[in-house]
Parts: sequence; structure tokens; C-alpha cells
Amino acid sequence: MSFPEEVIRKLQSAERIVVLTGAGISAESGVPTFRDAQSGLWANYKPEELATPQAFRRNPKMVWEWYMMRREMIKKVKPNPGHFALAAIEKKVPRFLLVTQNIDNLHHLAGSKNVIEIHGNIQRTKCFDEDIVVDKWELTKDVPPLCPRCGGMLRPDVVWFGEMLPPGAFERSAEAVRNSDVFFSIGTSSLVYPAASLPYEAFSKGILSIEINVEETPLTAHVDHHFRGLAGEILPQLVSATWLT
Ligand code: BJW
Repeated sequence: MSFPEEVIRKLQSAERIVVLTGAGISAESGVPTFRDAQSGLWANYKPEELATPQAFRRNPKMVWEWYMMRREMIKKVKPNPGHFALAAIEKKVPRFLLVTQNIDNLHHLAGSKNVIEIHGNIQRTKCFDEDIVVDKWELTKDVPPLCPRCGGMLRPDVVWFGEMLPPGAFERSAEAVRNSDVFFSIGTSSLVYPAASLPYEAFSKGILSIEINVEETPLTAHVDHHFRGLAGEILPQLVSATWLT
């Protein structure tokens, strides 16, 4: 792919870059995107119907087991060239922030350092009642297992629909976007708020905005540049075209 001169020059001189990623960046690692079809025991449910506190209250065993299945699957996958390209960009610019909606930890595994996980991390577990992270727990006959402190049910430390993001996560992300020179939205359907409002912080300040996605999204009409294709192919090409020439 060839990139507009404006993009290359702006990236080369950028002091501050903010990137928002979604499930699409991990798709090439083999992690199904959030809105991909469900399979197996969960085939009859939409992910949107399982990722809520109401669903957990109604059927904690089913929701817990869905997350355990995904957790075990995610443990086996590796970062792809898209994740590595973002870690490489972080080394090239003075200030870089990666805001990810993904809960799969792959950005950290690729070497990204300054990361805000706005929807949590599936490898962590917390107490449903106390909202406290629980590091040590065991699989027992109880499904979900119970909190060793209070006996409440354990749940994954992810953000479900209707729940608040981790304290300060959105505010810090939005401020970084407003102060950036270039903003990227990569592999997200731009449907879930408040994450989907972050690009508008960039638009309001006239910051160069770039979307990378295999398809159009509600954001496409608003960004300065839409690069259509696989993040794992476009990002390494962009790094080469910008910093390795
Ligand atoms: C590729 C590719 C490749 C594929 N290369 N691209 C304002 C308006 C309307 C509604 C709301 C609003 N504000 C809040 C809401 C409600 C709600 C919401 O947004 N609902 C919408 C559905 C309308 N938001 C919330 O409830 C949030 N909390 C909140 O607002 O708190 C305040 C509050 C509290 C109480 C009451 C009221 C307000 C919390 C949202 C939490 C989202 N959590 C999830 C689940 C995490 C755990 C889990 O994984 O199970 O996060 S939902 C799910 O969606 C997950 C994702 O992070 C998130 C975003 O999905 P993403 O990443 O965009 O994935 P996909 O699958 O949708 O898209 C993949 C994209 O990749 C596609 O575009 C592909 O084309 C592309 N792609 N392969 C490049 N190789």
C-alpha cells in the first residue's frame, strides 16, 4: 500500500501519538472479534447478551464458563505483526499512548509499554460483590468459584455493558487524544461507547486522524484517512514507509 505524503511527514515529526485498538487487531492472532459468530455451547447467544452483569446474575455458571473458554483460548495465541508494529512506533515517538478495548493482553506481550486497557483484562479475576481483584483462587465444585474474602462469586475483571470503565481510564485517554499530533483507530467497529467517542476528541481539535479497518465503520466518513485492509499488513508497511526509508 502507498501512503499519502501528508501522513508520512506528520508521523515523522509527531511528538505525541495516540492509538485506539479493538478486536480487529487481534483477529490475525486467531482471537475471534467480539461480533464474530458464536460457536459451541454459546451458539444461541449474542456476545452482547453474555457481557452484562444481568446475564451473570441470571446464569453465572454459563457466563463464567464462556469466559473461561475464551481465557484458555487467548492464553494460547501470540501477538501478530500489527501488535509488534505498534510496539515499534512507541519506540520512535517521544510520547505514545495505546488505548485498547481488548482484554487479551497481546499488546503487552508484543512489548507495548504505555497501555490503557479500558475494558479490563480477561486474565484477571475479581469479586462480583466487592469489585476487588482476587489474585489467588482455585477451581472448586462451585462454578463460578467463590471469593476467598467474602464468599461472593468471582468474575473476570472485564468491563461489561452498563458498567463504568476503570477509574480515570477514559479521562486520561481523552486528554491524551486531545493533546496528540496523530490519532489512530484500528480494528474497532466504533459501536461501543464511551470508547467510540474518543475519535471525536481528535476531530474537535483538528488532529490528523487515521482509521485502519477491513471494512467501513461509522467513523470512516469522519477520519482524514481510511486505510482499508488487515492491520497486521498495513501497520508494518506504515512503519517501514515512515521510519525505515
Ligand atoms: C479488522 C481486522 C483486521 C477485523 N484488521 N480490522 C452512548 C450511546 C449509546 C450507548 C451508550 C452510550 N454510552 C454508553 C452506552 C452503553 C454501552 C454501549 O456502548 N452500547 C452500545 C452497544 C450502543 N456502553 C457501556 O455500557 C459502557 N459503560 C458505560 O458507558 O458506563 C457508563 C454507564 C454506566 C451505567 C449506565 C450508563 C452508563 C461499557 C462498555 C463495555 C464494553 N465491554 C465489551 C466486553 C468486554 C469483555 C469481553 O470481551 O467479553 O468490550 S463489549 C465488546 O465491544 C468488547 C469490545 O472491547 C467492545 C468493542 O468491540 P470492538 O473491539 O470494536 O470489536 P468488534 O468485534 O465490534 O469489531 C471488530 C472490528 O475489527 C470490525 O470493525 C472489523 O471490521 C475489524 N477487523 N479484522 C483490521 N485483521
